Amino acid sequence: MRVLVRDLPEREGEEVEVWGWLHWRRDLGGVQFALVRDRTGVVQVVLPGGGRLPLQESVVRARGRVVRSEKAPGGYELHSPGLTLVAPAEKPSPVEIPKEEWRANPETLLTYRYVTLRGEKARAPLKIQAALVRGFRRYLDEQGFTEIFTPKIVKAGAEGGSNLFEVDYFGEPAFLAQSPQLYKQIMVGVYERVYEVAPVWRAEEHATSRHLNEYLSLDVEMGFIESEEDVMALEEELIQAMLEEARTHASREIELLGAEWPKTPRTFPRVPYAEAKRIVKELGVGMGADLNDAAERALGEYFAEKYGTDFVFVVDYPEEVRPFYTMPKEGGLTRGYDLLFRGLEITSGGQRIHQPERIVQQLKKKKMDVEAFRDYIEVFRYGMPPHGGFAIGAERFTQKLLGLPNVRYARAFPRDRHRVTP
Ligand code: AMO
Repeated sequence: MRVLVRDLPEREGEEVEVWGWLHWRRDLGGVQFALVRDRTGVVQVVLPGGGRLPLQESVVRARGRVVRSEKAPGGYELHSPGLTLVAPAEKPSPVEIPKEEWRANPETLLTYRYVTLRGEKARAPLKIQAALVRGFRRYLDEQGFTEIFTPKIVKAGAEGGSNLFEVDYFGEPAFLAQSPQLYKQIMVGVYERVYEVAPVWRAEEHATSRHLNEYLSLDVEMGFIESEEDVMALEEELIQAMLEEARTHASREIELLGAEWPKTPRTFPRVPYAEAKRIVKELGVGMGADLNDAAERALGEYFAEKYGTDFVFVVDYPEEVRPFYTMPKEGGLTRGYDLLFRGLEITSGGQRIHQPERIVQQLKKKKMDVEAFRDYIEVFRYGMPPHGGFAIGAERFTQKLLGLPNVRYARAFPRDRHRVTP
């Protein structure tokens, strides 16, 4: 009967079978050692010498007795007369899976991702991310949100700029969605509270450790709010719920990566944009008109040290640096905000405009094509409540939570400027 590696300690002295991959092997002549990996961990198998061990990554079954052993990883090993080969690996793995470390050449790790992902450290971030996303869904379901699924081939980009991928839609130009922004707002008119978990595309030519051309956007939108403050309050609780889900259901992976758990006060500080710029300047960090990544990093460190928090909201952004749909407020400012996590923007959000004429006015102000947004504006002529929402970049959240050197390791098959395979 198959027993998972995780459950071996409960089976001490029993005869069991472990199914998995031959993670590592060593032949000492008189005795052989193998490590077998399944979805829950790795176990050492002690075998009599003489037999030929298959190549690493072969699929095997190991039948044997569970023995307590201080030297074995995990404290237990299997004493087995021999491995049964289920499916052989035909060639050696391009990298040593057990030795896989973040220090290995990233290009090699990504080129052979279909097999390097099997490494315990390589697969851990995706397992943790799955738990974060489950926490996201669970919390929002409890709060009366409805999950939606919006089109990913669209006629106009909500976020502006030139970073749209064009697709040939039966001879007509269309685009890959940059964000479900306009559709999630439309759906507020249907369900009041909605969320979506889906990929989006950005044709940015950046080659940085925090940009992907395809990423998982965790989108939220809610109606009947008083201001962006309601949206931020929801996000604070949501983040706590996501972290809790990961901590309870992916604790092994979190430990494996040695992730330092974030400092999360019940309410995250709100720093007005102008004030943030002043702090950055005082810290002596150079930046242009907008907060750049060096500025965000400096702010993150400042708030961690001074206020013991890894999360900071930057609020009161000026109109020039926010999208057209953002609700303006007095003094040329808006009700848009960003959330920084350990010095990286992981969320943009805010209150949106719900009056059609005001939307047209903002589109014109930004010199955007009003005609392209006609259908979107129409919905606001049929009664839309004050509303707002936000999007969390799942990979950036995972990256910062686990201290990954590159956002690419938080996506199974990252798409970047030079990579569309595997
Ligand atoms: P924005 O464009 O700021 O806002 O994106 C929201 C969040 O998505 C993540 N993100 C990215 N992650 C990886 N690679 C990229 N190239 C990339 N670009 C963005 C970030 C970012 O904070 N519609 C609004 C959201 C809203 O207001 O609801 C939007 O898309 O974590």
